[in-house]
Amino acid sequence: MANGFSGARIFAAFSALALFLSATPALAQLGQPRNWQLGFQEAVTPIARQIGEFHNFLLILITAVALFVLGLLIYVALRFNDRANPKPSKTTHHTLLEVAWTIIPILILAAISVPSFRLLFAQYDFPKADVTVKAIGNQWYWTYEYPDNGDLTFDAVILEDDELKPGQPRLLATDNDVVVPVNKNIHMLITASDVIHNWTIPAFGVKVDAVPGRIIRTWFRAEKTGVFYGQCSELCGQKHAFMPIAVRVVTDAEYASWLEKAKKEFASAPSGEDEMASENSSRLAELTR
Ligand SMILES: [Cu+2]
Repeated sequence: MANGFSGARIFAAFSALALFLSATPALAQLGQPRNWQLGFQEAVTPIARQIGEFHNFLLILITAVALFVLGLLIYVALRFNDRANPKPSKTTHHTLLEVAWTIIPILILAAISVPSFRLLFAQYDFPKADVTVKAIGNQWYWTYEYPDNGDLTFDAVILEDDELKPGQPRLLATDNDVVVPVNKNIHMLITASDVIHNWTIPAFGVKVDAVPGRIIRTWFRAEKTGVFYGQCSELCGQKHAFMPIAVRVVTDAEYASWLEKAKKEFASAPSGEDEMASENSSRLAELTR
């Protein structure tokens, strides 16, 4: 019976699992979650990469600490139980040991603080903006403004299942994408009109609360083209789960031509409620024709 769980078999099972998990990214779509995903979405900005590295560093560190403590517990349980050690030592203090178990955790925390502060400063170190986009959270859709381009503004509303085009992910695709150029510094100004929402794109490593009456800014520099998805990440009411965020990263030329078209199509678009959704859908259809 013991042969059924031999080391070789377990090793083979883990190898197969590892192979399976490492093979899936090749099939994965950039900028959205995938089945059986472990860890974060593929990083597309320097900040997202830094977040991933910090996360891995912490994970390795905490795993080492947990294994060390587990080892100590097992050692104590085996070495100092009543049978193995019938006459316990009367030792109560050990100066070197006490200094060590005070100093070592301090050193570990100091080691964590270095990459932690480096990441924090990098996130708040705003480079010069190439494009500024304002995102306004509403119950339950997003309004976007391009303040560099006059009154260019539009709403982004979730696509219903029967509106999805091939390749568009369910619950993530919107009728209008936020379009930004690749390898450019995008400043995002985030606010809300009613309750607190949250604007995020996991692949960019940005996540910012959208607070009514307040503008909070963040930035990203996407290094790959494609469509990147996020979801409102602050409980904001009944349809909180149905106000996704879609950012389309395009080349400079594509961005310029999108801007030309969008200025004409959206310039005088008033910000409205549900009827705007269908109106914007038809606008987008016109744009992409
Ligand atoms: Cu929301």
